[in-house]
Parts: sequence; structure tokens; C-alpha cells
Amino acid sequence: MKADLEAKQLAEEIKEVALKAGADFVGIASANAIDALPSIWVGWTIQEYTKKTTDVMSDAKSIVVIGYHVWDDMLEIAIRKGEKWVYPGYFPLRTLRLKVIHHLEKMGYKAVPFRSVSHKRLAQLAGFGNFGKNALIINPTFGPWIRLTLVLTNAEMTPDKPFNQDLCGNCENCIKACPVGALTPYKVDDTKCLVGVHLIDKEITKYAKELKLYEPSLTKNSHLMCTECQKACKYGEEKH
Ligand code: B12
Repeated sequence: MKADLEAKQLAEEIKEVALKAGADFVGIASANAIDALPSIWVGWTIQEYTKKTTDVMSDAKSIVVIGYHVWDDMLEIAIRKGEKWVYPGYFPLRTLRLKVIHHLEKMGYKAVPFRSVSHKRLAQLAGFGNFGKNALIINPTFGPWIRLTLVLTNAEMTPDKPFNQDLCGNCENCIKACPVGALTPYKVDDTKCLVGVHLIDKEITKYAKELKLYEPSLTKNSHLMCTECQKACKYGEEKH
């Protein structure tokens, strides 16, 4: 009973820390809940199966899921740096994650960034939204305009309830809106998605016209990433 109360209080405290630091919402998922799901191959970025929490921390108990609202297209900027791309719109997430990590460490817990896992699955488990036909997590208030980061910890915290409502229903606006036909319900073809094309194709000739139309270039090395599938979503419109 006492342990339950402590877990609840700690969850509240951590949420407050992240919200005060500028997060738009925060949720808790239990390590057991994500470990119960089968691992999936994430060849795109990490070339391996998603990790179990215990592969990263032997006594892992909870994951703090942090959500950040993309309120303006400028946060979709991608800037080429040599062979690599940097995404300044994602920088605030690092600060938010660090604040949570420092707070947990000060309390004597272990806390590390959790990368090798599906962020979208964790967001659904932490109650942020449903996995939509645009292959993104859709939050009832912010729609798909959210970005995610995770902290794995051995602190016991009361988990939030998973989001189990279907927000998409019969709507297929995102699928129709994709200028290159990269979406089929719940799946993005990374060889077609304009955001992905930059990363796999150095020449980028096949979709040159679409890139010009949907990914405006601001400077020699930068462009705004395509957001057509997000714009088409009926959730979060008025917030963006
Ligand atoms: C690589 C990558 C891409 C690749 C796509 C590769 C792919 N096939 O997923 C490309 C470059 C195309 C891409 C594009 C974009 N991405 Co991206 N991407 C990632 C990244 C780094 C890894 C995803 C990955 O490896 N996927 C591989 C598949 C196998 O895993 P998965 O997508 O997580 O989930 C699959 C399975 O779990 C399965 N599944 C089966 N049952 C269930 C049940 C549930 C509930 C769930 C959730 C899933 C699920 O279906 C899923 C799709 O196949 C993640 C961050 C991360 N580490 O998770 C961001 C991430 C998914 N991307 C994100 C975003 C925002 C985008 C873009 C909008 C670009 C942008 N502005 O940042 C576009 C949108 C395109 C689209 N409509 O999906 C956000 C999503 C936020 C949200 N609202 O959901 C993430 C989480 C980044 C972040 N830190 O916030 N992305």
C-alpha cells in the first residue's frame, strides 16, 4: 500500500518536473508492458531488433514518455551538415530528457535515455494517443503534431492507462494527401516518404518536383520536412 502511494507520488513529481521544463505532456509506461510486446526489426536507424528494457538496465521498472508539441512548421527544419542531417526542432526534447534524468539521479535512481525501442508503441502505452493510419501517434488535442523522447529508469512509478480509442475510424485523409503515395493504412514506405528520401538517396532525382513543392528550401543546406500527412489529419489542426 505504502509502495503504491510512493509510486503514484513519484509519477506526479516527475511529470511536474517535465511539464515545468516545457514538455506538453508526460506519461509513464511500465517496463513490463513494453517488454511483453514482441521485438520489431528497426533496420532503418539501428539495424537491430528493438531492445527489451532489461537489455539496457537490468532492474528497469518504468519509462517516462515525454511529448513535445510542434506548434509551427519552422520546427520541421532539417539542415545538412556534411553527410549528416540535424533537426533543430528536436533539440528541446534533449533538454527535457536531461531534466528528468537529473531529477531521478538526484533522488538516487538510475535513469538513461531509451533509444532502441519503438517510441510510438511507448507513446500509445503511456496514453498519448492511438497509432493512426498515417503511421504516427495521434493525440486527441495535438493530433500527430507531437515529438517524443524516452527515459528508462529503475524507479517504480504508477503507469498511465494505454490509449485504446480508435481516432481514425473511416478517415483516410492522410493517405490521400501523401504526394508520393508513401502511405497505406498504418504503414509508411520509407523509400517513398519525402522525409526518408533525403536520407537514403543522395541524388534525389526521382522526387525532385515533389521535394521542391512540399519541402521548401530556406537556405543552401536546409529545407522544411514534408508535413502533408500531418496537415491532412483532422486532429490538432487548430493547435498547429
Ligand atoms: C526511421 C524513422 C522514420 C522513417 C520511417 C521508417 C519507418 N518505417 O518507420 C522516415 C524517415 C520515413 C520517417 C518519417 C517521419 N517521421 Co519518423 N522516425 C523514425 C524513427 C527514428 C525510427 C522508427 C522506426 O525505426 N520504425 C520502424 C518500425 C518497424 O517501427 P515503428 O515505426 O516504431 O512501429 C511499427 C510497429 O510497431 C508496428 N506496429 C504494429 N502494431 C502496433 C501497435 C501500436 C500501438 C504501434 C504504436 C505500432 C504497431 O507498426 C509500426 C509501423 O510499421 C522514430 C523514432 C523511434 N526511435 O521510434 C521516428 C518517429 C517515429 N518519427 C516521427 C516523425 C514525426 C516523423 C515525420 C513526421 C517527420 C518529422 N517531421 O519528424 C515523418 C512522418 C512519416 C510517417 N507518416 O510515418 C516521430 C513520430 C511522432 C508521432 N506523432 O508519432 C518519431 C517517434 C520521432 C520522435 N522522436 O518523435 N521516420
